[in-house]
Amino acid sequence: MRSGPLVLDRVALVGVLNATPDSFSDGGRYLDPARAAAAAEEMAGDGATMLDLGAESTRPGARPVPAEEESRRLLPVLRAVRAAVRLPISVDTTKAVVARQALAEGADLLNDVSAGRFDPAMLPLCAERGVPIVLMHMQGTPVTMQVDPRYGDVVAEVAAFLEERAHAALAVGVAPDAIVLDPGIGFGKTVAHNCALLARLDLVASLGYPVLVGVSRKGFIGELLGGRATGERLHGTAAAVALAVARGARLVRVHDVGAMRDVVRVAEAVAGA
Ligand code: HH2
Repeated sequence: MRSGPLVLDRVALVGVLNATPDSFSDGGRYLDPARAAAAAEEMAGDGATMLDLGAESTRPGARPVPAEEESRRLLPVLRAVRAAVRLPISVDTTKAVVARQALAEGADLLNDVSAGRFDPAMLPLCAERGVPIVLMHMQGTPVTMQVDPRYGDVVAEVAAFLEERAHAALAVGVAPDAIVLDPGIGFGKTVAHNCALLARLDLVASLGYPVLVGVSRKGFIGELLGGRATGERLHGTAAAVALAVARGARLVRVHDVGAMRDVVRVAEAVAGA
């Protein structure tokens, strides 16, 4: 990254900040740049390795946001967060035009939940600018993905998809050490699919790229706990984060940075023993 290499000898804590009115977990909270900057400072103090800023919700059923609207939400928040903390900042977007503006405003890497499929200019932009990118698996689109997700072998299919997307990135000139893979927990998956992916995350890790996992407060945790509300999923999130780390996750995308720092430090010590 422009700020130097992100060394993953320890598991990285990626703090989530959504500049959206409608995110399932923190919608409406960080549309205001000053509030977002204060939250970023708190996450930095809690031990975040980097931050992930998004301005388009990808929760199940969410409608796409036009690029102008996404930029209008994102850029003031990004400027405020950039001025507030020195941590690397990734931007969660599928649109190259938004990504290009974000890189000009000091973003360090990109997080594309479509793995470069929604906008063909995304991977070439990463190659041109020499920035890392997270390539995530999703079945369908946010509007339809939870309607009736189906797989033959979810773990093998997700791993094959991610390998193909990594090759697509390499083919346009993205550097091998600028690629992060993500199984896309909750993106076109049932509870059983999500559990299988976490249980066999080692297969995704064996592709040879660092793996990022986003389980924080997600719906499958609520379902496993009998319909638990979003704000009541901290301990369920901790279990999923610990197991993801044990199976090879090198980055975890979380809302509760301070709590998950403790979970990660203990899980990685046990996993590495
Ligand atoms: N999950 C969400 C959004 N972006 N990016 C990656 N790489 N991996 C994930 O698992 C992931 C992601 C959904 O969570 P959140 O940002 O909290 O909600 P919303 O999409 O409603 O903004």
